[in-house]
Amino acid sequence: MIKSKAAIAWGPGQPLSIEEVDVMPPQAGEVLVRIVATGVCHTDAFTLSGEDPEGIFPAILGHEGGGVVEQVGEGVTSVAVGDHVVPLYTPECGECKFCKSGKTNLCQKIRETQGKGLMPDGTTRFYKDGEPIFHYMGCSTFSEYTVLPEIALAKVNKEAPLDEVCLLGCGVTTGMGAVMNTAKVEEGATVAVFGLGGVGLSAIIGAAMAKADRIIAIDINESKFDLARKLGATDCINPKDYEKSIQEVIVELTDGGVDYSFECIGNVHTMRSALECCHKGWGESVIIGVAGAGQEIATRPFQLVTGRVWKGSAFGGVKGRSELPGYVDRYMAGEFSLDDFITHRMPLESINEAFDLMHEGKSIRTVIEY
Ligand code: NAD
Ligand code: AHE
Ligand code: ZN
Ligand code: ZN
Repeated sequence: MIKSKAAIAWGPGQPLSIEEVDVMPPQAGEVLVRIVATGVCHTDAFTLSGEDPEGIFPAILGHEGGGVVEQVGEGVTSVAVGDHVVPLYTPECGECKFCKSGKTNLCQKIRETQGKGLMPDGTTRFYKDGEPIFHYMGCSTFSEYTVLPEIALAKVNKEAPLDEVCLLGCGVTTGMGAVMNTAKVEEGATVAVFGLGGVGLSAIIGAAMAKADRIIAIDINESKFDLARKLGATDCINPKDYEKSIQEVIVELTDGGVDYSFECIGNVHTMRSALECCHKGWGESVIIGVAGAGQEIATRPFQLVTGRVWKGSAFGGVKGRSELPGYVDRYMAGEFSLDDFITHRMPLESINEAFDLMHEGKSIRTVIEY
């Protein structure tokens, strides 16, 4: 058992509390990882708010990390002490029905226990004064030391700075992957991106890499527009500037609608707008944003009858173990930059400030450094 500094979420809506926790040794098939850095994603805030139907407390949140393998449990063969790894909330076992289907990245091997905040054997590795603390999304990167199943670790290039590529553990891969894998945006396409946080801006990078002709960026916070333009947005729109619905505005701007749209907010109303701004006959809308408990999407079925397609994407459709290392290599080769995303860096002790900055719309990503 080792001691670890961690940010504990004791209950919904409460600030995180920095405390020392006990971390149990990795069991068979598990790995102890020292987290070097972690991003703060909107989904952490979503769960902390109490809106997540799977939210469970007390827990150690965080799922956008980079770290180093400290110790391996019995039978672990694919990673070794000293390896650099990115934790995966979407693991890849390679043998479940989902992995074998070739149709999805949503490995289900450990999904049930992961959703209950537990390791695959149904127990936790975190304790505070003898009381169990739950894991989160199988990652819990808001702890200096965390335990993950071997199948939930992507081994990445040791040259890659962990305090940058941690962002590939969620937001950046999600946005780029949704464009390149889920939608498969092609050269010359017209694209709309709703929400210009870490995920939406990454979708813009993906659309620019795919050589989309027109990239329309939508946000109610205009301070995001400069970076959106720098990354490739051709038009930046604030829905509040119009009397008409944003879907009407976009349909008029684009001679009938966009080929692809991406909802990167988590708001069921903008999900509808994102679908309805798509071109009749072929436009595809991808839901990336995560909506709160009990919320539902709506549209006229006629929107789908007339050829628009509604899809969703988790972790950009990326298979973590086999494909994420390639994203890290592409980053190292200079194909895209992460500098612009890291607006703030701070120690774990200041993590509540990172949540405040996100809620105030002042950050893209804060990286917590241990
Ligand atoms: P973020 O908070 O950094 O960015 C959200 C952006 O949406 C902000 O710029 C905000 O101003 C904008 N916005 C809010 N309301 C709006 C409105 N009504 N109209 C236009 N813009 C609006 O969040 P993020 O970290 O980029 O995450 C975005 C969403 O994606 C969240 O819901 C998050 O939970 C989800 N997410 C999903 C996945 C996945 O795998 N599906 C992965 C990561 C994040
Ligand atoms: N627990 C929520 C859903 C949360 C959710 O959709 N998570 C995304 C990743 S968000 C990362 O920032 C995801 O991968 N979902 C697939 C999965 O299996 O969780 C709820 O509504 O219950
Ligand atoms: Zn995330
Ligand atoms: Zn699997």
